Amino acid sequence: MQAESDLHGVTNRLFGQTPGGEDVYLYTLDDGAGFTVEVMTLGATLTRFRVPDKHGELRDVALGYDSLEAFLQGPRYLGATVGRVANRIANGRFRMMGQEYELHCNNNGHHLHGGASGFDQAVWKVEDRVSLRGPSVRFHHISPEGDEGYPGEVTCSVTYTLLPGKGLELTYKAKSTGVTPINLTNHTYFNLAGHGDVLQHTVMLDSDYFTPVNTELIPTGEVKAVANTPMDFRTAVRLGAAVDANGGGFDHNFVVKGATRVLRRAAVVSEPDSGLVLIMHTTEPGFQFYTGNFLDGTHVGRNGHNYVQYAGFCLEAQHYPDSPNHVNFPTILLAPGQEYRQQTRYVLEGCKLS
Ligand code: FUC
Repeated sequence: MQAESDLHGVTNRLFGQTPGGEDVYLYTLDDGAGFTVEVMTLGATLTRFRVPDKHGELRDVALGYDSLEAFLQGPRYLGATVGRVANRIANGRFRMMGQEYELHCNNNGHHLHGGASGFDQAVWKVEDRVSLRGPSVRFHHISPEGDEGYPGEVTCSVTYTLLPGKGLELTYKAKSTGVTPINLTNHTYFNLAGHGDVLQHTVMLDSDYFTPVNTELIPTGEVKAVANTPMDFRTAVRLGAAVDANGGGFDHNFVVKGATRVLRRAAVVSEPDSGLVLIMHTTEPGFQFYTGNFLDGTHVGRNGHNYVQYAGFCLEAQHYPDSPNHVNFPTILLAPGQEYRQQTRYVLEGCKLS
């Protein structure tokens, strides 16, 4: 007899245990038309995203591993849900309502991606759910008051929904018992060819502006026009050419055109060999376009492929980095009684569906 969970395209199995002895489960979402997504409870992480290419051959378009052990040893944040505040907070400090807060600094004296034990390190709880829109799973996490130095207890969820033959939708919600900054994102490294570097991909970003950074990747506070800079992706550019023009990879926050809180297109990336096109839509004011600059080839990923520099690109939909220290950036403060919401869709086109 078919398990009940199979009926709505969701199955799960034990994936392994954390070094602390906590069980980690892997959920598979299958749309029956060739798209499969795997997500694990450690970090509410996307571990696999498989779609048919233009010939109907399956390609793994997200970097990942087949075992929990490999995830634990590999580069951090691969596919993970990142929080309480994604990206950097300068010197791990911010002032709010006359009080100074100090966060754990885990990156060159700055706070990065929620600190030493961010949301990517937590084992999230799962709630079974049936969605009419497609196979879906919702993860829950409670971040206690004082977590990494943040005020307020935050209760949050992220729901992955596989939209049949279309793509993946991520919906985030959060509430807090005290005023706190919050900025959640997903850190999937995409590679539409499946492996190798992503320099043959072409990239178009719906951004007229970006937020320049200093040598430590901390925003200067300026919101600058992309025109006449290597950040100009308003018409599609081959990534390799853009990296050459920039003198290295990208690790920058781009401002998405149009009204925030409304789902709108932010990026279109295509790859000639697979014929696949990834289109990101988001409600967020910006996204970090990161080209895997720090991947160094020491980790062997799925199907035996090395994760070398530029082996994947991330489109981390989020608020601007270091927002608590820049009054001209859209606020990321969440107060008791309010609800934080974020939605991002990764749509795949060019697939030959079965
Ligand atoms: C991205 C980058 C960072 C860092 C991290 C692993 O979010 O902005 O520089 O390398 O990923």
